[in-house]
Amino acid sequence: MRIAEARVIVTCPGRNFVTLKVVTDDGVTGVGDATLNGRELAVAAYLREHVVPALLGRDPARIEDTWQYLYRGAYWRRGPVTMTAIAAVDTALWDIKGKVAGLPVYQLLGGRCRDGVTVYGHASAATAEELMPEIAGYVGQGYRAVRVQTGVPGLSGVYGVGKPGSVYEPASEGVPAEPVWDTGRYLDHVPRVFADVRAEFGPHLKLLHDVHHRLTPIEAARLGRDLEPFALTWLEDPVPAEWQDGFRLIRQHTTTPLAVGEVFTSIWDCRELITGQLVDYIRATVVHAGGITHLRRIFDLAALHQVRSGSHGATDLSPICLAAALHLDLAIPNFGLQEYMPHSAETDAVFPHGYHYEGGYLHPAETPGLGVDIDEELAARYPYRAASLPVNRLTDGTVHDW
Ligand code: GCO
Ligand code: MG
Repeated sequence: MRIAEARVIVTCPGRNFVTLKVVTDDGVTGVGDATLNGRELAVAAYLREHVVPALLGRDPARIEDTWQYLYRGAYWRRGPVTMTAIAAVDTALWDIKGKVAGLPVYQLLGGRCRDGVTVYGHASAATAEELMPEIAGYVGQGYRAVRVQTGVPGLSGVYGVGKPGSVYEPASEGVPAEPVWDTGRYLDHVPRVFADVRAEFGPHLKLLHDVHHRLTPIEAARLGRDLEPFALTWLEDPVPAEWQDGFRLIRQHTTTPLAVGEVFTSIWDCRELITGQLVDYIRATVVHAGGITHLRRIFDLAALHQVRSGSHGATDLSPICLAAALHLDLAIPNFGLQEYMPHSAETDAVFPHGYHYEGGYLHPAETPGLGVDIDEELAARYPYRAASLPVNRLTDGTVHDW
């Protein structure tokens, strides 16, 4: 069996997605997500111009060899564009292998380690009062874990706070929006919100919070300490993710568990954090961290150090990435939680899939491969529309981390 064709499909069913579809000479197809939010066309060009020509004629069964060929062979290693492109190829080849074997991908990875994949939902609202019914809504649907984000009094909008009742969307059309951020107001407000949430929902609901890289290590240490009475499951991205020493300082001050990794693209980004046990959850994901093959390697390293998985799963990762993540989540021993934000109906229609939510768990499809596809005719009806993530500024106009 040989790779006969590989198509790069860019579509915007409400938001942009890039997909690689690999076709073999006997007609088996496999799909991989290649979406890099706000930089989609860079990955599409990397794939079309540099990767697809080299794939044609290769044996699709050689997943590891193809990974090494694309990673080591390019000489220019790592980075989000490269690793997203490699991930797309890797994911598509696992899909093909599953279809050829007649097995869902999690079976090829060693089989299930659990009955279902525990997911966390996203409760967010502009005010603390509006937040409570949002959280109650998730509890009512059976969620065991909820990420809680709120607006901050005095700030007109805060990244990560969606509009209740609508599909979460982190990018906006055109050039980046420039919201204003104030660390002092945030640090004052968040512990009060969690005090109310814990009082309302009791001790057993798992609560998470995403700082989105906006603090310095000592500010994050203070927040972690202030949140200790409310027993968070994790505090996410407390400082910019590349500042690994920052985690050491936070750790010296608080027992609030830490999570990081949605912007990591390789095992080299997380190595010290994992081996030094500076974090509790590693949030790298299939599409940005080199596919199933490489993410498995990261999770295996994490398992040695009692660090658990917590893969990124926002709406800007396509249903193909979510499907792939679920197969891996089911098969690794050190699974923690999976982020889950349902996609829009338009997106779900473009990416027909067999995974489903039930009582706090997601379950991958039991069909061979990943159990997800792209409807190319429908995808063609939604042309690309330029959209960007925001740029964060302080009240005096300084560009800030986010
Ligand atoms: C999360 C996030 C997202 C990301 C977004 C970037 O889901 O935890 O932080 O909102 O910022 O996916 O593209
Ligand atoms: Mg996050």
